[in-house]
Amino acid sequence: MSARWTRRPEGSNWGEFGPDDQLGRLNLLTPAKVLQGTAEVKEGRPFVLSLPLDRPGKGPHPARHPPRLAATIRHGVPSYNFALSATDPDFYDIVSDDIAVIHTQFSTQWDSFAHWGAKFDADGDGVAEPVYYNGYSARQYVKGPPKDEPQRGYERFSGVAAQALGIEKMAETGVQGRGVMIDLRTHLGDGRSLVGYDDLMRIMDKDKVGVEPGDMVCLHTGFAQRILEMGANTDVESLHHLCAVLDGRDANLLKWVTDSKLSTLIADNYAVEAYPAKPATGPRAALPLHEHCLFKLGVHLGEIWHLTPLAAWLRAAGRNRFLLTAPPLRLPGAVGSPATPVATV
Ligand code: UVW
Repeated sequence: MSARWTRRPEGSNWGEFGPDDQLGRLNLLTPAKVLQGTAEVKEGRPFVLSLPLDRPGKGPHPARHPPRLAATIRHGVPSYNFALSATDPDFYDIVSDDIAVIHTQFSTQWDSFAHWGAKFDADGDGVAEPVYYNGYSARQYVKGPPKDEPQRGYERFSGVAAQALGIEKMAETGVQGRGVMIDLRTHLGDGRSLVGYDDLMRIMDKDKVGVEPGDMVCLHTGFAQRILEMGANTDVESLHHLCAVLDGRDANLLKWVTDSKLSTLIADNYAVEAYPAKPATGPRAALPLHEHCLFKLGVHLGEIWHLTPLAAWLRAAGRNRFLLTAPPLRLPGAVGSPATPVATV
């Protein structure tokens, strides 16, 4: 029991890393884990695991859009190729400055723990309230914007930000450790398949993949590669039928996430798990793997990473482990973040 909650969700680890913990399983990225990662660097070869952040050209999520860039305004004019001779005629420099409007979860991204919570009676008063990982209450720590925010436009944002569990907490750790690749694509192809515990174990067995506590697990499905191949004109409808996704409704799979003590779970697909999830009835999470990882266990999810070149290289080399360095933006209060992760082999 902590000051923040008197009841914790079944299957959660709230409190395991302390009553005020905001890092979850990132606590397992210890110095020993980083050394296990660096021990995997044999060739000195880096792989960038991000898509260009304007890919997909259009996404399946109706509220997420590609980045927009604009020039800052300097002396009333756009500061692109701005001649500093405007401030001193003897200056011959030219300068460009820009602004980016980025939907933080549009392309290659991390989800923070403030991205996915639940209505749950954490304070034991008999009424479910909105709450996030380790009992951080939405009302206190993840306050939303005024209801008229959508009408205000970007220029008049209210500065809404998570007061706890924001993505900067993740960034402050450096997010470095040993990555482990599970190559689903080689075994399942590019058609949509729902991967449960049994399938995952069969594939890991075949490829002799072992996951140890603190490992950062990457699932290669081929989805981001297919996005790249579509170019700017993404065929959004076809994305729903492509590549492997985890079956978030498989209780054994969720138990494996708990028992393996993996530190982060990453995929090159859209939401790691099937979205929408398999139909079910009764009170339930829409995305059960999101609930299990972000809400119950404190496991960050990485999505739409570009894993295909790394997975191909590892397979050719007969390897599945590597050093992974993957901080999000150190952007205080953001609930998600683009990332430019680097694997080194
Ligand atoms: C959704 O919001 C659907 O999930 P995510 O941001 O994790 O892709």
